[in-house]
Order: sequence, then C-alpha cells, then structure tokens
Amino acid sequence: MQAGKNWFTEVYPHNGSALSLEITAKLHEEQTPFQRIEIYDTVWFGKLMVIDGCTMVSDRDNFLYHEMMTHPVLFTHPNPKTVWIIGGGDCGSLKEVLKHPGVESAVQIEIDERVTRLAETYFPDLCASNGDPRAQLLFIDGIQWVKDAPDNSVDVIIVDSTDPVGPAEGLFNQAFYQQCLRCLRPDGILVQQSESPLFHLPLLESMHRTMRGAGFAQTTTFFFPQFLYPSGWWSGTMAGKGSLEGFRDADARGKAFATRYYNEAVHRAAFAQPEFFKAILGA
Ligand code: AG3
Repeated sequence: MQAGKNWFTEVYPHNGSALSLEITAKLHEEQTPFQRIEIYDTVWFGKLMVIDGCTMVSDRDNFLYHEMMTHPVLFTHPNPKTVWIIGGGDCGSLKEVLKHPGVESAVQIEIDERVTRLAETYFPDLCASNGDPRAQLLFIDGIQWVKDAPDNSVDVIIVDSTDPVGPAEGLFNQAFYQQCLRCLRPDGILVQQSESPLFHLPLLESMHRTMRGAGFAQTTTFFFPQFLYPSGWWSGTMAGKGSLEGFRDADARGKAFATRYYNEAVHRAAFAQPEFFKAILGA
C-alpha cells in the first residue's frame, strides 16, 4: 500500500487474501434492520457499494455480473414472460431483464428497501429502467414471497443475493429450492449467483446436489470474470424444471439490445466446464 492513500479492503479470511480499491471518499454509511451498507467513491471503479464489509457493486465492472445473471437464463428458457428477481436491490439485474421485449412482468423482491433507495441515489444507471410499466419493486422477504406464491406461476427466478451468510443464507437450501420448483412453470428455470469456483467449490457442489435433491431435472454452472468479488472469478448456477439445453442461439445473435459482455459466443464459452469442476459434479 502507498502511504497517504486511502483504500477500502475486503479480507477473505478463509483464503489468505484480500482485495483493495483506492477510494477518494466515503459517501454514505448506515445500519439498516438487515445489514450495514457503505457507499464509496473510488479512483478507478466509480462508485462502490459494500454490504457487511463485502463488495457488492462498482460502476466499473457490474455489467459483467448483471449481464451474466440475466441473459444466459433468458436465452435458455424457450419463452420467458414472467421473471422474479430475489434480492437484486441495486436493480442492475432488473435493468438487464427488461431489455428482453418478450418479458411481460419482472418482479424484484428485495428484503432491504435501503439498498434500492441508495442505488437510486448513487447508481442511477442501474435504476434507469425502474419506471418501466412491466417492473414491480417489492420490499419483502423473498423466501416468504416464494412460499406464498401459487404453483406454476413464473418462468424464470433469478437469485441475485449476497454471500450465503446473514440474510441470504436461507436462499441456498433445499426448502427454498423446492418452493422455487413448485412456483416454476414446466419449462421454468432458476438461476442463482454461486460464488467463486476457486474459493467456494464445496458450496457449488452442495448447490448442485441440493437443487437436484429438491427435484430439478438438470443443473449446470457457467463462469465469468468479476474483479470485485473474491478471486476475481465468479459463477452462476442454473436449475431447470425441464431441459437446460435449449439455448436460443439465433435469438441471442439477433438480439435487438446492446450489451457490453454478453453475446452468443460468450454464452457458449461461459458453459465450458473446467476439469476440476466436472469432477465435483460427478461426485
Ligand atoms: N451479489 C453477489 C455479491 C457477492 C460478493 N461477495 C463478496 N464480496 N464477498 C451482488 C449483487 C449485485 N446485484
């Protein structure tokens, strides 16, 4: 570290490593009923949101995560019309979902309204589509929402959560996956952020086992870079009530909206399975 400079650091105690970003100011800090939220201005990453000491979103690199949490699943489902986003309070996933003209309804179910209010102030780009008539923003517990929802009522569920500790812990267990499965229509797909393949392999292994144990027919993981998160290498995991093999490649190729990372070739490449990963899926 250079003397006289200010850094935000997230330490990864289980992985003997840390990530630092040079900051110019702390813009906001508050304790909500659910978590501690901090907002920083940084030298190169733009604004930064931190929850309970963990990096969540930066202006510079959030497009990688938000595009990959949305477009792969939406171009895998044959005809996604209704989408729920569990978590995702910064609205970055919502914005990407609404780029799909076929989506008729997108409901974001975020437990902590303060995440969204702060995103509106500090990450206006991510919230640019919040006024879309197809969008609905709810500030309630996503686990309860899924429990209360009718059978066969949604095409795609996107779980855009924090790490599987604290408020997000209950989004990584079999009871939650069973409720998601029940709410999904026959072609329905669940996609969940699934942490780092390098740092959190046991979690990934357990997610696949638990999703299949809940009754999902197929599961698969895809990979993408994310500088801001532990190890810089991140993943999403999909669970299909039916098949996950229906990539609508012509639609992805002909998409009428702009992306900065996602395209048809990136989609295919993201699903290439590394050798060590194949080994955990067989286990
Ligand atoms: N959700 C995944 C954040 C995980 C970061 N973990 C960490 N820094 N230890 C981000 C929400 C973006 N919508």
